[in-house]
Amino acid sequence: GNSIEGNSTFGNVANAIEEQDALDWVKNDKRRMLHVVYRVDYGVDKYDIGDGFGHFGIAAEDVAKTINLIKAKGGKVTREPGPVKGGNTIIAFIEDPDGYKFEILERRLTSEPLCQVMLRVGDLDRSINFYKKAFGMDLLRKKDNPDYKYATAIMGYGPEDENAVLELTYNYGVTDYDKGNGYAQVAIGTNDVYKTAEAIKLYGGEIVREPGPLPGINTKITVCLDPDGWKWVFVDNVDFLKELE
Ligand code: GSH
Repeated sequence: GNSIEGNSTFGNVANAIEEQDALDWVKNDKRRMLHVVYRVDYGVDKYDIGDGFGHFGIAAEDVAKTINLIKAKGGKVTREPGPVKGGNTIIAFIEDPDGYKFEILERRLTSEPLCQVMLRVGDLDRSINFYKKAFGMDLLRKKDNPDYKYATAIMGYGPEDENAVLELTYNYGVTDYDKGNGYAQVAIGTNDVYKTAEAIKLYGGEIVREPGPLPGINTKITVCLDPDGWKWVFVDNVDFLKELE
């Protein structure tokens, strides 16, 4: 059952067996990234995007062609198509009218064109550990780029060609970022927001909204911050499907 009474679903934090239970539960929960929210509100004409939020990744079969179309429609291209520095993937960067960056990545047609969310973090191993244990994500790949003084980790719920993933970027020596006020949150579906919140607390995440139904629509959610303060919302899978009806 749910831990509505405030008892820990997974028992005493100090108990290694209970901790293993939490890990197993998180690992077997039915999770996927649902959507990303960034702010574009009525009456607000400027956001501070800060320097911590990276970009949204969009998969395209032909980046050059996509960029030409974007230019033809008056879009702002900030990095022309070409191989990524230190690699082979053809990429380009564009900015939407509010200054949010999008990386266009060349790859085979995928079921999820919105393929990544890039966030900058101050300690890559701390973040990898958190997203593995508290969120149950897999570390899909990790790459150090000493020539350009950064390292990245790609994490998610399943293979990159089928799922939107989280790209964590660590810039050598940078431990703090200004998160601005533009980024809101990324949403993840879960079968149990109560157990989700317990597991997050167990692994050092901060719960900023205790699990429970939202007034009015009754969708159960819980909201947390990762070790760098990036906000994530977990949404009950069944409630979320009802919202879409
Ligand atoms: N200092 C960079 C940042 O914080 O954005 C490190 C991350 C980075 O450089 N990422 C690659 C990139 O943007 C993409 S994985 N490359 C720029 C280019 O190839 O022009």
